[in-house]
Amino acid sequence: MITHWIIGPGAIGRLLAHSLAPLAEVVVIGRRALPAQQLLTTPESEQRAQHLNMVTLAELASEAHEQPAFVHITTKAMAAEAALENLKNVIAPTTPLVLWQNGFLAQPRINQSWSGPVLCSTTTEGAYLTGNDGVVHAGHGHTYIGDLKNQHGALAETVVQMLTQAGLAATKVDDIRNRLWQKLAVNAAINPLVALHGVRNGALGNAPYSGQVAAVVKEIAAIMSAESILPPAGEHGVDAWLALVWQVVENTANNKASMLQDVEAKRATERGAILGPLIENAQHHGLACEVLQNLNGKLAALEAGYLH
Ligand code: KPL
Repeated sequence: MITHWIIGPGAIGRLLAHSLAPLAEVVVIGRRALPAQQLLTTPESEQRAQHLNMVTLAELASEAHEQPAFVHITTKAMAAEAALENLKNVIAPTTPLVLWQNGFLAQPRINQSWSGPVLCSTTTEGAYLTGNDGVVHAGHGHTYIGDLKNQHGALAETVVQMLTQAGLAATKVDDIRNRLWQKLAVNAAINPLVALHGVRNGALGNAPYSGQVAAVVKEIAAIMSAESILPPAGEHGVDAWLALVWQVVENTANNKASMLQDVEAKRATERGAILGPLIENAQHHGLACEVLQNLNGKLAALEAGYLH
């Protein structure tokens, strides 16, 4: 049996652990101790209790462990590099990584610094935690796996087959960079506005928010064009990006977006991984990004009010 290490016992990390555990050795690594007896509620409302090997970083450093075949990093975007740093003395430098972060910050950085293969994923699996011992798989989604330089297609295919066997639909792709940016573009249009206004996604369709969505998408579309990233439907221009954003707003109208959940729970948001790369690219290409900077500044001020 091959061994998967999953660092970051959040909703996606635990969903992955529950799914892979019947097929492989799974070790779930976190900063604090969590119960080994874990409960998964499936999208069909079935409950599955499973004993998972949950270890803390401290335990990992002090005990001998079999080397993992794959390390999945499932932390929030801004914690991914630190998570890997914590493992550097414990795993072989050739260990394949699978990154599950939002945005486009951790992926290029880790891709550059890690000597082993680095796969990236983007997923629409829906999951949320219900405490220290429970995760709800709220809805089936799809996971795309690839690497930024298209050098590890066979490895990506291996991961895809393992995920598929584990019940998580997945496809190997050779355009993961585009897909990560497309998801980032949609996230940047929705997440900061709903987090700042404290509204569910559907509210963005109404005044005064709809005009703010159009203003942010205008800047995003210009940056995407400079980076040669097209919307998934393949059409060009701001209208195509706007149509995509409105489609996601409609499909997720009742959602409390992840950034709003972070703000409500007084956690750091993923603004650095979502707005950061857009602002950096706009500056690099000499493009306007006042709207994006303004959103970033307001989120930074909001976070400063509760993060110590
Ligand atoms: O992915 C999302 C998130 O919540 O982070 C969106 C697309 C905004 C849907 O809620």
